[in-house]
Amino acid sequence: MTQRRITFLNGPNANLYGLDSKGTYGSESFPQIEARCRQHAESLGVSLDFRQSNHEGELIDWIQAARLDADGLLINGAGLTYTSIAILDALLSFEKPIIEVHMSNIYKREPFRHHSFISKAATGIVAGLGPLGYELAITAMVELLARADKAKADKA
Ligand code: DHK
Repeated sequence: MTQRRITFLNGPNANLYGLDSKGTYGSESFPQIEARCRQHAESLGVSLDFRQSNHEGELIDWIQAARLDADGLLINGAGLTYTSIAILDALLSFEKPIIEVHMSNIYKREPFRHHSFISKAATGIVAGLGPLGYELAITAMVELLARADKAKADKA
């Protein structure tokens, strides 16, 4: 079996995690979170393409590229979660598992963060667990891919 490939995209301002004086997203910096995810993916034997952009179009280009390059997609759309039908449409074209991730519990926050356009395309959601949620989402994706492989093998 070839190594599974996972893409993890992060939206606007995620690069500032850990730098906010209110501590909304904890104290871990974005590079630290990225390093943690890379280590975790390596320990699970999957390859991880981890990216962040402040630009909607760039995120859409990466989602489209993932259609060819990735077996599963994880996305924290950050502020674009609540506004971007274009990101939703790109995600709907990705016909493999998608996990939506948020550092914070968005349902505990302002009402404008309570409706995610991304959720319609997501297989599942992880929110409110900080950087741990990033690792759990990677674990969940690996498990979803393994189960899909097993179901295919059982059918053959
Ligand atoms: C990250 C952001 O940047 C916010 O815009 C979202 C999300 C929440 C998070 O919890 O990861 O509202």
